[in-house]
Amino acid sequence: MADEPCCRISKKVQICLAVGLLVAVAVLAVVGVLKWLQPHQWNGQGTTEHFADIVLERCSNYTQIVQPALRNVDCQKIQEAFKSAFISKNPCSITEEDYQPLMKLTTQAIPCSKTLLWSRAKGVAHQYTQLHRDTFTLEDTLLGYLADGLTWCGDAGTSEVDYRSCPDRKKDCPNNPVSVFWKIASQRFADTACGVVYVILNGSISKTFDENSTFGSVEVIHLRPERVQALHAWVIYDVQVSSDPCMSSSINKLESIITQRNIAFKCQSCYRPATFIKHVTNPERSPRSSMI
Ligand code: DN4
Repeated sequence: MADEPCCRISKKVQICLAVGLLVAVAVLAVVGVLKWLQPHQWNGQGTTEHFADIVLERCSNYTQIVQPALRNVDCQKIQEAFKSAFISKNPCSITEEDYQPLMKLTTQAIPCSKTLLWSRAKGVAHQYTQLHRDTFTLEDTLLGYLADGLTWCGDAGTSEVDYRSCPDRKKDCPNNPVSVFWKIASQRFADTACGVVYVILNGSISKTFDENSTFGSVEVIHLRPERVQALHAWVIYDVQVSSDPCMSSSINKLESIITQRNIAFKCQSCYRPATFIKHVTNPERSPRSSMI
């Protein structure tokens, strides 16, 4: 008899525990389902707002104003092909084939000796092509112009673009929509280059030539010796250096890769981007007038 109150309390506790456990399991299940329903959170920036509209607008601007020779290009089709490359697809399993329809719709002939590559020197390269409108970086071609500075990705489970996040190439996966796009675009840009090809490199950093960059790992390898007679490197630096950046081990490495591929190599260094641009605007006084 003396045990009875104790037993009653123990039953109550048991019931409380059981109910508590049930509630906890239910809460966990709801959280799990909600998490499962939510799209993946990647480490990179999400799709640029109004991505599709921007692509269409850039395409119209490029084909009507920047390069009217391409006025017959169908921008609606280009926008569709661009979206189809990544919409409703796992953003970590994008392939080069996904971009083939877009590639076909954006073929463009670049005159020989008018291709400008760059690595860690995008701003200077673009300033240069703004002054020399007959010279093209990849971003001055229709394909590069459409995508320059944008981010995009989708998701296998939906036909929507993901505005919240997209995979980062280092933290998430290399075969994401943006990285695969630039790889294949850079590959074609180098593959079709001819004559003398120019590259602007950054002489202020130790890896002036980086074998792991897109220039080093894609473009250099795709320059074709039967079409390209020489690669001229323009090394721009804005820190005090003890020796000519063209003599650095990094540039020696580039020279050896290029010459082994039977393409001639020349290097010229220039102190400060502003000096380089000044020489460009006064070509008669420019040391580069003999190069380009
Ligand atoms: P960079 O200045 O090192 O990088 C330019 C862009 O490419 C950055 O967004 C890099 O991302 C990304 N990138 C660098 N290395 C790789 C790689 N191994 N795989 C995928 N993405 C990479 O210069 P770069 O030498 O890598 O690329 C510049 C050359 O490639 C130019 O000649 C262009 O024709 C072409 N390109 C242009 C763009 C662009 O306009 C992008 C990629 C390639 P992160 O290192 O900041 O993460 O945006």
